[in-house]
Amino acid sequence: MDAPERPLRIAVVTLFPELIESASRFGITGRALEAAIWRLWCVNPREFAMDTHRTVDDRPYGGGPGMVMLADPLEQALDAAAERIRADGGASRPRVVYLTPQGERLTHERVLALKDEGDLVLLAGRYEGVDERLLERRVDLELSLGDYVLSGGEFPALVLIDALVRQLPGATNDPDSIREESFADGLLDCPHYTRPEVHGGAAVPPVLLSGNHAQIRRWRLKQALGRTWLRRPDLLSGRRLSDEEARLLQEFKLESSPK
Ligand code: 9D3
Repeated sequence: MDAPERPLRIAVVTLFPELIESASRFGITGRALEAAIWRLWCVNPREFAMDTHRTVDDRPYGGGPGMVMLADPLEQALDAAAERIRADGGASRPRVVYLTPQGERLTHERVLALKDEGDLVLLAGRYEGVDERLLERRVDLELSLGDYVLSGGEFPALVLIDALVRQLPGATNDPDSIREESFADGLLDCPHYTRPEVHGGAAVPPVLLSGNHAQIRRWRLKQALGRTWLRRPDLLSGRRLSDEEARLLQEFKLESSPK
């Protein structure tokens, strides 16, 4: 596999660099890393904590529970992260993304937009949060995965990396599989089956064994529309259905309602 002319460069500022580095080595992101489709650096703000205890957090002004990450070690770590990207021939001022529950929701559209903006520095926080002055000075974009509580920004950073890297040319062997994926065309996936033909007394839908590819395509589209209608109706309300799609969904509804 050829290395691309310009790899995507990502530097992550994190107290747990091994977590980012080890998880990135698996699967599609790992293969793409070996193929130099993207490059990864991790910078630990603890390297820039100059006191004997390597302190990276302190108690919040005004009191309250938890600890706040110190601005100084983070600022130096962010500078070092940007410098790694620059020294590699990347962006001279890479965008800085902070993963935080206060951020905008990560969506497929944001993933595609970010990919096109190039090299990135990701900031993963721990503890209660990060000194607001550091965020104001250095962060371009704040992103959240959703409304549930995690222990820090490392897993969200890994999610963002995985979503971004799989969009890079050459990262997956099958560009079609990306285009046809659930959220790419706004529908949930149809059900999938493989051998054996009967499992636990349940047979594979006969149409999939028929060899009639036009019928198989219609069945899959109908299942995708039906499941989206049942499980994620919000995805259908913002979408204009073609005549064929409207007809297939109507069929699905008639077949699924009790007689
Ligand atoms: C229990 C602590 N919370 C008090 C109301 C605040 C809080 C602080 C830090 C909650 C979570 C975190 C750590 N989370 C992240 O860094 C994070 C996150 C998340 O928790 N959920 C969804 N997306 C993200 S992106 C980063």
